[in-house]
Amino acid sequence: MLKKKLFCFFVIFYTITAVMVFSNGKQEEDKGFNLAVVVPNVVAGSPLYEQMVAGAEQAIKEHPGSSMKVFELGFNQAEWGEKMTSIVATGLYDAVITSNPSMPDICKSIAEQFPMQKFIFVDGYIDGHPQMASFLYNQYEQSYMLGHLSALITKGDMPGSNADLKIGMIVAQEYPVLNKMILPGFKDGAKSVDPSITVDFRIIGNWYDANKASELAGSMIDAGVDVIGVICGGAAQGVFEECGKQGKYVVFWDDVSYSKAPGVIVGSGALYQNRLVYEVITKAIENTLEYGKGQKLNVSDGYVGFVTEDPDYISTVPEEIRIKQKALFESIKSGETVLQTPEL
Ligand code: RBF
Repeated sequence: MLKKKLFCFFVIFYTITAVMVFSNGKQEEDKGFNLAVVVPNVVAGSPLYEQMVAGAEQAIKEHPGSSMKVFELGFNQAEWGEKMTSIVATGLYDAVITSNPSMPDICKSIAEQFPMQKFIFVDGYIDGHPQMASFLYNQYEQSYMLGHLSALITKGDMPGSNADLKIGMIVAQEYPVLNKMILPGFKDGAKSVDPSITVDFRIIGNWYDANKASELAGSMIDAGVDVIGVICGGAAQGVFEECGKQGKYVVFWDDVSYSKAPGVIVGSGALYQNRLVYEVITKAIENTLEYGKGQKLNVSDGYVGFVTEDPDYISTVPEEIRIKQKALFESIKSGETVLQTPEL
């Protein structure tokens, strides 16, 4: 009797164990890759965030069974760490991808609390952290090209160009990449055309206030500025409108932007974040992404550019200026011109 009971017990025990092992294995097999796409601030109006979402969507679409969810952290930066923690704490995501230079620092303490969580940063830099892969664009090169173009325009004879050798820059906030790479690149690019050109630099204080952006643009124009570089997310709309009204010009970072304000946007830098994110997420899904490494991407790598072949650019900017601008871009791309990129 006892033998029979023991036999039954072992049969049931092994059956349950086998079912558990089998179903676990099955679960592993069925479980596709889950990605959290985390957007600091909001997607709309910020080309790098729009591109990150689009690139991730494409990679996910090509891998049936994988999925992604987009989170917007909103404009209150004091809440970003807490919100990111609650996304990671769900344990649902094989990787979190996010974009902007402040995110690696914010995620370091979260990574300590969740040692299995992988993080991917684009437009941000961290090297040597085993849970993290990062990709930093050469913002000095992008900004140098835009400064160079702004200088050619302020010195040139386009209808809105005045006699003052003043260009300007409106930003949402200061941050190390801006202070060490973007602003110096913009200034150095301009001064490579004419050392006497000055840059009027203004800060809005947030990434959404289009009215304040428009006021700042107005006061810069009053002070003699005729070309303004703009990095302020959705607030840029205010600068486009003010410059449009007053017949002045804008240069823009990150994406093909001429059509956002034809005739006003006279130069568009480009970061190929869409392609980068597509490639990186594809590797993450296929388990070939190398974590623990930070990579720097330059014009010569094909991830930073200046958009020359655009109908609005061609119809707005005189050929003489476009030829000089293209020559600079090609020369940086080929390695003939090597810009000394400052360290972060
Ligand atoms: N760029 C945007 O276009 N939109 C944003 O909402 C935005 N938010 C940012 C927040 C922080 C804290 C930092 C450091 C940068 C942000 N950027 C944003 C700038 C972006 O990372 C990049 O430097 C510029 O777009 C120039 O390529």
